[in-house]
Amino acid sequence: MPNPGPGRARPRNRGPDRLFYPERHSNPRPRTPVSIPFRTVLVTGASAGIGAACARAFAGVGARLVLAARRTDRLEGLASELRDAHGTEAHLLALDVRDAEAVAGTLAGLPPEWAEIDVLVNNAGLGRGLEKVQEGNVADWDEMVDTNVKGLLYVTRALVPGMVARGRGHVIDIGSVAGHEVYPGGAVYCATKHAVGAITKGLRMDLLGTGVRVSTVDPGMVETEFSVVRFRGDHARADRVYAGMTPLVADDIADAVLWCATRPPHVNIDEIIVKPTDQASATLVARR
Ligand code: NDP
Ligand code: 8X3
Repeated sequence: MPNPGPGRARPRNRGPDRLFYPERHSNPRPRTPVSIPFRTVLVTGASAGIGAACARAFAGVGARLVLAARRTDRLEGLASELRDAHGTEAHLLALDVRDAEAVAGTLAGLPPEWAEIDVLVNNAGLGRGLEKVQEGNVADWDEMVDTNVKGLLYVTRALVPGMVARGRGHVIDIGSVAGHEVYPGGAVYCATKHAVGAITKGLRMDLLGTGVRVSTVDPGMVETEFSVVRFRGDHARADRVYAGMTPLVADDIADAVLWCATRPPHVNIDEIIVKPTDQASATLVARR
């Protein structure tokens, strides 16, 4: 059944809708959470796009936030917005996830009141360029691998032992349809997202029996700063990526991330793939 939209109540006694959308039954926004098995949430790449949307979604259900990124001015603006909107407590981290020592040192040095991370959203990531491998830029490859794969591992390595010791926690990785498919010019970016998929699956096996949950949310086309970053500030080229179609927005992915985190503790959502209705595969897009 289509969502009736904000301000329009769903008809009563619609059993299946209640089952699938319990938190949206009476009022689509703000959400009324069904289960909150967490208190403190750490989001990497919280300064923009999907990471910032995840911060907003978790703040909306009362979480305390550790927000990490390189652009701390953006984090300060977001923290101030969330404090005003929800009274959210936030701890900000200036962090480049590619720097193994900085990641280990910064996360080991979290103040005691911020050290117990219940949910880690491994979101920091980027694509660079769309060159063929034989014409590729080695620095771009390094940046993608160092951020999307090694950075995600460094943060995971630093925070998961605490989750294991506490017998609870949740790692939610942001993968991509690029972790399920490969497209021309995307060999290295797709390789990094395939790696994220493999790490997510392997981590789930390694954590079996500990009570720590592991999920991946894998988006298709989401209009954020992703394409502007990929094309190094060429806004016209970035705009063409989404021309004539309706892409996802960052909140669509944050919805899925929050949904994973708000399942009861005995439920692990392994993987969610979210694409725009106008996208059937990495390369098959309906444009009008
Ligand atoms: P944005 O460019 O809007 O945001 C990327 C975020 O990652 C920023 O907050 C940026 O923060 C952070 N980041 C990048 N490099 C580093 C680094 N070295 N250290 C710390 N933080 C870093 O893109 P999205 O929100 O779209 O991307 C978020 C995730 O979603 C990425 O993993 C991306 O691969 C994935 N994704 C995106 C899709 C899309 O279509 N947009 C589709 C599928 C997956 P700062 O620069 O301040 O450090
Ligand atoms: C980012 C989106 O289309 O490059 O993962 O796979 S795409």
